[in-house]
Amino acid sequence: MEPWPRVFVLLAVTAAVLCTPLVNDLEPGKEWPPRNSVKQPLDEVNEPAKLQAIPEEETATGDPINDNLDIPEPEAQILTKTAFDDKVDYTGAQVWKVETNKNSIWLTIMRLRRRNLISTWAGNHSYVDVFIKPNAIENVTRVFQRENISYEVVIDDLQKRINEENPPLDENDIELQDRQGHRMTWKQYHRLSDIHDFMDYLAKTYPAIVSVKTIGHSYEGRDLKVLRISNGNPTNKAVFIDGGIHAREWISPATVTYFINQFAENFDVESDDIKNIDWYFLPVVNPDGYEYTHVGDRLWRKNRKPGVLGRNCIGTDLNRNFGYRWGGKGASSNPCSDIFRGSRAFSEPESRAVSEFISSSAAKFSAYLTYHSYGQYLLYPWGYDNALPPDHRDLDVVGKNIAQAIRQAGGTTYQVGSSSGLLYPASGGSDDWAKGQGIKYTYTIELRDTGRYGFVLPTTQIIPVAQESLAGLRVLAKQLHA
Ligand code: 0X9
Ligand code: ZN
Repeated sequence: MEPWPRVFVLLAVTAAVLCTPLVNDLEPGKEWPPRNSVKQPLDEVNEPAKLQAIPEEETATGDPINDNLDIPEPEAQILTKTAFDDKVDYTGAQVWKVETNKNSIWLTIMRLRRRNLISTWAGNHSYVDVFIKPNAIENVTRVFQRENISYEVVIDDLQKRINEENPPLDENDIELQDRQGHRMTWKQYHRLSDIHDFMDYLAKTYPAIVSVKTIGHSYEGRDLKVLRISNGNPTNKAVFIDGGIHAREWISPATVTYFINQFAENFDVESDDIKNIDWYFLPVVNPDGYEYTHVGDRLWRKNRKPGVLGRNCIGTDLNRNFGYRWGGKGASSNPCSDIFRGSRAFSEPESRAVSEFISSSAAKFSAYLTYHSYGQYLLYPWGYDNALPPDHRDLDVVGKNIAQAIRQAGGTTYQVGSSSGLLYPASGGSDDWAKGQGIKYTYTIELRDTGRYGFVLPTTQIIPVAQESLAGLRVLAKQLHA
């Protein structure tokens, strides 16, 4: 969670958004026809204008700024590739949880970030997790001491955590893989080919209810695969669930594939609430980034399309590239930034494919859930700024019911609120776009944890996270039948 947009923002917004009511006339296993969309305006409520102090976002150009931090410039190449493989080595890199109870702390954080000494990972109004490269630790410590900023070292050697995160399977699990017809285990974080093969396996095994469609391709040409589970009931509502928009958030595709497995393998004994919904799952929106986190840089966030010509930086933050209020707060025009918004709305093949699929689908989507990590938040729109949609109370009530179910199932506490209010304004998110399309129950779900492991969540947590998340999903399914 990187973005901390500009200082003192005054809000007062009116917008027209589009919705598309339709009939779902699909039968299981049949081709999914596009629809002729009937767009209708939906008024957004104006929230009372609020003044809020939020730290400044980086410069639009990414040019260096004189910050008077009184510390030497960092070396150009800080993180090195390991000698044995070609992966980025995080030995000695740390993550600190920093209290941000004063505006001046934010300003310091922003300055350090501009100077490329730190990056911000997750946070809300009262704390931020800060990632620090090894050769910046001394300088950052000095600045924090001088400015009396309190912090706690939560990860003292990131590479150690990465090495321990995804251990090999034991013999029993390998045997199980051979027997079950696909390689997914939820005891490991799997490569994209395992995920895609698993989806194809389910479509082949359960053709009456499961079908798979490639809705487009990533920049590097990988499939964007959507799996649909449906009993073909024409009155069904539809739900779209995606994961893996951000490459490094491995728990997200793991959780989404767990849902798929549960529904497909146990469809006959599932509740009517689950059976009478048309489910659409896209577990890996950003397959190039996901593969890159396995072979190149575990902490890569964006997709892998080069930025602009003449600059070396790669990748657009797909969650800043969607076309609802694109280019506003909390998104960067600097291709080197981790929250680069892209050259224009839907400039990226991955975000374009998602939006084209949803907006041209015959399905009537009543819910859009996008799984991310980390922080344990259930977030509803708007994300672009401190405004709320007209039905925000419905979103809040259902969000709180989902959070309650998660807590009962797994003892994990999720905070519920609008993403701009609870976290920070960030424009170009897929959730805002989906809400703008008229999809009522739109949530971004930030899975476990709250920072102890962050993105590098051990595999022993996959099943607990997925199970409690499934309990939450059941509440949503019930709500759709209310
Ligand atoms: O900043 C994001 O894209 C999401 N957090 S993450 O740490 N997974 O990167 C939150 C997105 C919330 N939604 C919008 N701001 N629209
Ligand atoms: Zn994310």
